[in-house]
Amino acid sequence: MRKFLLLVLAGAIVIGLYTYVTPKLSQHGTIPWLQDIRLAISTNENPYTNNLSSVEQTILNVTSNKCKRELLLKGELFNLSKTDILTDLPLDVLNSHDFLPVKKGGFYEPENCEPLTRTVIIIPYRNREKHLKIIINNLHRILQRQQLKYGIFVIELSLPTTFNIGVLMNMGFLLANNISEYDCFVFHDVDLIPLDDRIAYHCDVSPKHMSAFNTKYAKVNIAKALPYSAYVGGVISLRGVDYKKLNGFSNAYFGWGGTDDDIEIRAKAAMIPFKRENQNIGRYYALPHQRDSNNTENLFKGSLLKSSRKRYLNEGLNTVEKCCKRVSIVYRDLYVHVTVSCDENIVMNQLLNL
Ligand code: UDH
Ligand code: MN
Repeated sequence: MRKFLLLVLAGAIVIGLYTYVTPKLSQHGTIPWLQDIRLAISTNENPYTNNLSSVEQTILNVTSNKCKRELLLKGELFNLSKTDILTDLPLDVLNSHDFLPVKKGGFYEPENCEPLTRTVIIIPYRNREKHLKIIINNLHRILQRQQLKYGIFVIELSLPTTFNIGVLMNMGFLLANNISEYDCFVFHDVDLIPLDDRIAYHCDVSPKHMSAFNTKYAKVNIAKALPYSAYVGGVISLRGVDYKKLNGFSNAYFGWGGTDDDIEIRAKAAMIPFKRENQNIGRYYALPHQRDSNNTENLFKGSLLKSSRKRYLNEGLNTVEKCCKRVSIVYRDLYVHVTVSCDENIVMNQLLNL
């Protein structure tokens, strides 16, 4: 009798678990990410005339030697497959079959037309070589199809300093401006892979949150694919003049979290709030990863965010060189690799003296 009761109990537990877990699996666990993304692309009506940025609308209306995005001419999107997206590439190879030759340092400009814009991609980096190989390969392909003049800068923070995205972005901005003239700055996580040719890697008149649909957050909420509505993490673009108006990123956030929320507040304070790319277009595949060592969650981020508005003109782009310096610049075959060292104590003292 005892055995029978135990059996019934075990059965009930199994049935209970099954009915609890199954709907959750169909909601979250079995979403075929890439199929879903392809479907979203293919069912978009008239993708080449809808959703063009204001810059592209103007370009299409003028006849000149300006480069048009290749996709606009060809009327086709690249044929996405998971293996395409995840293809990595040895970083020490100058030329690849997947894209046209680039100059040492990863620089490219189209030959037969005047590029629409000069864009620089700035990637904050430490110890993610696998991701770097994938993003570099994918970026060259999409940027060339968009017929842009571009450069790719990977900015690494030397150890042992706790990771700090803001200082790397600011140092990258200053360096890129020293090396060439760029109109448009794209600040790009190393682990977000663009999935749609229509994601324009040039700047609008407002700062733009480009990674509007992030597969990492789509796992939790497929409709929004963002953690909260004010989120601007991942990939953003803005004109150099606007970056200066915001005084760049804050240097104050060591460890994980806060930097992107801070720049969102800066943009509102400077009256140039972020706009968001259309979610059918601004689609990014998030390469899975764990939290990195030397990048634990920043426990001060909440209180720092509260004073962001008051602080933003006094610390950021205009103070980064007081706490950070360039250690090296290497023109690698496919990108410029910059290493920066920063002193956390100087940043903290600066904050106390504001
Ligand atoms: N980054 C590095 N190296 C580091 C830390 C950050 O390269 O050690 C760069 C990289 O470009 C990355 C970006 O900073 O894409 C943003 O950092 P992140 O990818 O750690 O941020 P995300 O919000 O990660 O994606 C959240 C932590 C994930 C924990 C998941 C546990 N399941
Ligand atoms: Mn990440």
